[in-house]
Amino acid sequence: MKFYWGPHTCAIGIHILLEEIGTPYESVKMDVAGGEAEQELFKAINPKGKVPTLVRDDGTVMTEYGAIATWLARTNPDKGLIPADPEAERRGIEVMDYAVGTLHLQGFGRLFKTENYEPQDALHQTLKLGQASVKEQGRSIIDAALIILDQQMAGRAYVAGDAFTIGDTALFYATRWAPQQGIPLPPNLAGHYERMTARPAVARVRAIWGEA
Ligand SMILES: N[C@@H](CCC(=O)N[C@@H](CS)C(=O)NCC(=O)O)C(=O)O
Repeated sequence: MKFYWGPHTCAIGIHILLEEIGTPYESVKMDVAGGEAEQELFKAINPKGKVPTLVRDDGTVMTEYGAIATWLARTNPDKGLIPADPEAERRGIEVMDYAVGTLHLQGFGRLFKTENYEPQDALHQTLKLGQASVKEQGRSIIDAALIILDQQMAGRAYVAGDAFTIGDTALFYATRWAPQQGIPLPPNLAGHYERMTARPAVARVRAIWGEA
């Protein structure tokens, strides 16, 4: 398999899953911040122009965080990355979807890719009125999401319960951006972040990413 990722991106969560599973993969580092994911060369592989992208040995391309994570978990059932209990599975998916869809794409997306959310009308474009309000809106979405996720993590070591599962990698990648942006993590999320960074697979990935 070929795994495409870029520093500072959400792809770290899938990278952690690959290391947790111990499956062989080729790592392809991309300059996502420099726009490499949007270039035609990469779009020929993934027309969405996004990482994480995982290309299987038969050449088929997998995209979207939840889909890749679920496929990795289901094809490696001995690793227990999806809880057997349906209620625990639901809890994990609920956190994963919210971390990806809301905290990341609605919240941090507005801080990192402000221009994508800026109103396109002439007044906003000329006076550049949009950027500050988009960032403020992003910050409010992040603050509200962190409170909700913190409440959901009360009394739980990991998103689905006591054991590490796929949803933990999504919560980890999205919450780790908060301190990087000067936004403090509430206590249950800070505890989850610490538990995640203590995992050997996470330490290995952070070393590959040049963070440790
Ligand atoms: N819906 C996608 C979102 C992936 C995404 O937004 N990836 C960002 C990095 S965190 C990206 O590749 N952006 C490309 C760019 O900024 O050019 C998923 O769930 O995987």
